[in-house]
Amino acid sequence: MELNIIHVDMDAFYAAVEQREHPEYRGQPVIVGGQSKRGVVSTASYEAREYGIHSAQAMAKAKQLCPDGIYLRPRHDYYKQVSKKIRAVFARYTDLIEPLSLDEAYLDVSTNAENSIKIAKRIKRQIKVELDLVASVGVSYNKFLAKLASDLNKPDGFKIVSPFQAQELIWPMDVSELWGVGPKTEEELKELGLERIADVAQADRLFLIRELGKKGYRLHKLAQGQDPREVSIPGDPKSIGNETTFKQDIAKRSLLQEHLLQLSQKVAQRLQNKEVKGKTVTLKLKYEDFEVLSRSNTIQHYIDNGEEIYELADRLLEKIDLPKKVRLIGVTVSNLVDKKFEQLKLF
Ligand code: TTP
Ligand code: MG
Repeated sequence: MELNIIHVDMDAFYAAVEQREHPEYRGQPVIVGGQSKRGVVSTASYEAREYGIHSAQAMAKAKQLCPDGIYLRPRHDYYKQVSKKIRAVFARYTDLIEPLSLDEAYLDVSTNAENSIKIAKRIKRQIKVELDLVASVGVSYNKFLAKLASDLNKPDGFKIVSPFQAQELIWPMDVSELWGVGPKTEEELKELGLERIADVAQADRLFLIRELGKKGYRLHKLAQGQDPREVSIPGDPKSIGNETTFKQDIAKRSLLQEHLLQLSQKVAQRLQNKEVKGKTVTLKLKYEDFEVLSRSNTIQHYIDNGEEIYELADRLLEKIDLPKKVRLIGVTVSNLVDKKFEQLKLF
């Protein structure tokens, strides 16, 4: 569990950009948002937040709270340009960037040999020096904790959460601090008598699953400081796969092979469309009793054609006994690389 995940979230982003553009607004309550009668606040500078102004509040209400504030219309195109420059800073340290909005992103720096904390500090400093904006930064070993960390000492925050500190930090917190817990789930949890994250962590896992389904399982893990979500580049899949559930369960191997060939060709087509190749092939079977089995093979070179995918998948299938009928078969190619980089990666 290494500290490889960084979460960056800009402070009062739209308002901070406006304060940068207009030095006379610095230190002043700046409120950015719709100026019509029914307008709402997009964001407010920290000076304005002292008056009780916040995002999504009615603009009319904000004006009551702070009549002398500086009220501005948002300039989305400009914020987008600034956002690009922020992302360019991230890109100096990793390709694995997952933006969540214009002012927020996860970074996975595990492929960078430099120490993650040093990288995080440098990102924060470079955003300040080069762009004259303040970022709050969290560093941890997963997404949930990195995001929590960046929020903890806002504004101008910098917080590291190590595996050893996680429990002490999160257990006293309200369940609403768990990732993915909105007002509805918060209410559900509290009705079950679970108020703090510690309560969820210490609850019986099967009880949580019974009450909340899959989400119960996820929340139990999160409450223990575990989050399996990976940082993923949008539009850049980690794997491409297809599967079919048969109309009637199949016992005959040759029939499975027929399906496998078709699936392999489908997967190949999708790889080619995305202009990627992969070197890991995974075969998945589900038996009639819903038992799932999966087998993988990684080879030395990258492939994207149906025959090769099929050949590898079939070799995996050969090694599997068929004591029961099969309900579903699937094939997935992972360990993907952009076709353009394939040659580079080989050497
Ligand atoms: P946030 O990161 O939620 O807020 P913020 O950056 O203004 O303040 P901080 O992170 O320091 O708490 O959102 C980023 C930008 O997104 C924000 O500057 C304006 C915009 N936004 C809206 O337009 N409407 C909203 O309801 C929210 C929450 C944000
Ligand atoms: Mg922000």
